Amino acid sequence: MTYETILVEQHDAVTLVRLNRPQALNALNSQVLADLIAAFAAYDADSTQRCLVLTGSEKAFAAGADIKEMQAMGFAGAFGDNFFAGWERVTATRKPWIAAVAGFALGGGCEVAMMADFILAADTAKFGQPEIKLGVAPGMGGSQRLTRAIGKAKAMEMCLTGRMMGAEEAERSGLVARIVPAAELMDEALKTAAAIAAMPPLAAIANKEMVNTAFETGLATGILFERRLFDGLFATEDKIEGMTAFVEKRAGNWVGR
Ligand code: CO8
Repeated sequence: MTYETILVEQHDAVTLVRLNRPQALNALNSQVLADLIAAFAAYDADSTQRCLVLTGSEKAFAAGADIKEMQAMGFAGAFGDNFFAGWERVTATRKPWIAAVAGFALGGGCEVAMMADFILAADTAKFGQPEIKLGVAPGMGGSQRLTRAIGKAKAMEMCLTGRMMGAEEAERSGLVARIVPAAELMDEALKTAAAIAAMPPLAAIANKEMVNTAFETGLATGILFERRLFDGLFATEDKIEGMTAFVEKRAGNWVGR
């Protein structure tokens, strides 16, 4: 499969997707969305691939939705064509994926990073929702995911002022899982993804769905959802293998059933 705006590599069981529009700081236009939808669908469908890393360049993960593409768009284009709904096909990815962010993650760039299961940030990362300065607002889930991730006070300040948040503040606020020195970001992201890829695949999907349910619903619903999925995992061969391997003091051999 060839793509126009992204580069895709496989590192054993890890798919690495790199946004590749350096001339526009990886601004997210319709072609990027189409390429990402195809790449994420291919990843989800490929049973040899167990974790995905989405990254950008050293300077920019992505500097937002493409302002030049949106400049001429009116209400009918945004609402009528449901312009940003395609991103829901990216968030529908069932298998785990990580955003590895260096440099700018602004507007839609911050929103795409927040779609990931978690964010690993270089110490150079800068997050922001500056859409207000363009007369608009986040449109790819940012007002909701940012508020859930860092709370109302900081999310409101970020959205109303458009200011950028550095990596340290982002980690302190719960937006990113971990900060690593910029030069080590890719090694660390691939290492972390490889560790996830080595886990039993059905349990990985179940764990992801449980944490997302905590993020998206109330406590009682989430606990019931967790219990049902937990019970379901007891019907898998990997559960028998995992517990037998523990008792026999050896590593598990996962079959994904
Ligand atoms: N869209 C299009 N092109 C961009 C974007 C962008 N978001 N960001 C940067 N570029 C382009 C620049 O125009 C420039 O191109 P050119 O060389 O042809 O002039 C090139 O990338 C390099 O950028 P700069 O020269 O500006 O680089 P600097 O290092 O000086 O500045 C910044 C870097 C601070 C990141 C600056 O580029 C910037 O402020 N970019 C815009 C950030 C922004 O406002 N992002 C939010 C976009 S809106 C959005 O994401 C909303 C999503 C939901 C909308 C819903 C509507 C339906």
